[in-house]
Amino acid sequence: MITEDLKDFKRFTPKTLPKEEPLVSGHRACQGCGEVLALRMVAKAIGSPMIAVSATGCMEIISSPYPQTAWAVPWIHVAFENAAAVASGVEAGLKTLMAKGRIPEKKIAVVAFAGDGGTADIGLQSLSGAMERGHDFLYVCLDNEAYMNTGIQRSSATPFGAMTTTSPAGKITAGQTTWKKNLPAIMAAHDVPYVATASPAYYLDLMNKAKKAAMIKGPAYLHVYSPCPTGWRHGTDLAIEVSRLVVETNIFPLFEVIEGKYVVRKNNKPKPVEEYLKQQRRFSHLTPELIQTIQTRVDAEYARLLKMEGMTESTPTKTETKEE
Ligand SMILES: Cc1ncc(C[n+]2csc(CCOP(=O)(O)OP(=O)(O)O)c2C)c(N)n1
Repeated sequence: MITEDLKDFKRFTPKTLPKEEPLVSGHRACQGCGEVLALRMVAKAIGSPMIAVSATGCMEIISSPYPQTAWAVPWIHVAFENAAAVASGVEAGLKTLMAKGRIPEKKIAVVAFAGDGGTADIGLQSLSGAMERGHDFLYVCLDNEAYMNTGIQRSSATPFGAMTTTSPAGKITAGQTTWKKNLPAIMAAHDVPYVATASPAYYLDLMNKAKKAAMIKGPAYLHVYSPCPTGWRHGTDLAIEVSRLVVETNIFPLFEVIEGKYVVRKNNKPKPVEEYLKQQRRFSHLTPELIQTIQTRVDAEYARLLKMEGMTESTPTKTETKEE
């Protein structure tokens, strides 16, 4: 039971943030990158002992230009498609070493990091397998809504209407023509103990979720919204503002699924989606009609999320997300 796993869980406050930095300065992320900020928060919240498994993607590229590294914890770079499979192997190996008495029995957080391309598209089957087998690990999807490090190509997590190099806006199409794949729902359908969404603008909420997810026995999934000024074409000073607006508009609601029960951070007075869209040039071609189409979809999705919460009869526990 989660309550047992979290009996020693202490919520971070601004005064009790950990000093340890598993991801140190000197990496080579773009100016204003929201993804590396989110990654740092997750790593800091979890701390040592941790083994990080990184799929190919922006965060791997910027943190490990040979012979240097920005990682101060054990870290493995794996292929684009198999972060969850490698994390499964690391976890199984640790279990065996502990069973043989070769290393002391204690919880070592095994954390896989991947982008939305590595998660929603090419790594989905290895992720599904690891979740289904019940490995004790945390999978963190750092969602910058496209294949960024290879030149801003669309993924199945790119939002409707967004312009990328492979979903251009022009006479025939107005950017991405499909709706964003709902990864948290796919993960929740695996009946794992813990699934959550987080945004770096709500840093305490994000760090508390990361800590909880790492402490829980069994598979956990954290979906982290990760602004990309380079690909989204917004100001390099706007990552946090964009991360806040995406939640305030209900485009990216914050919620947890704790042992199948949805707990949603409520926002009954959402801002219009236009406020979020207008800050990013990837959406600059959208007509009022398309913005209305997005608004209708966002309202329907949020209503569906609240319905899920009602259907799963969520009972707030002391681990529940509070206003942070
Ligand atoms: C099998 C395979 N196909 C394609 C690539 C090239 N590739 C490396 S990273 C990447 C995009 C990664 O996108 P995402 O997972 O969204 O992470 P981001 O770079 O946006 O952080 C691609 C296409 C690869 N390394 N391996």
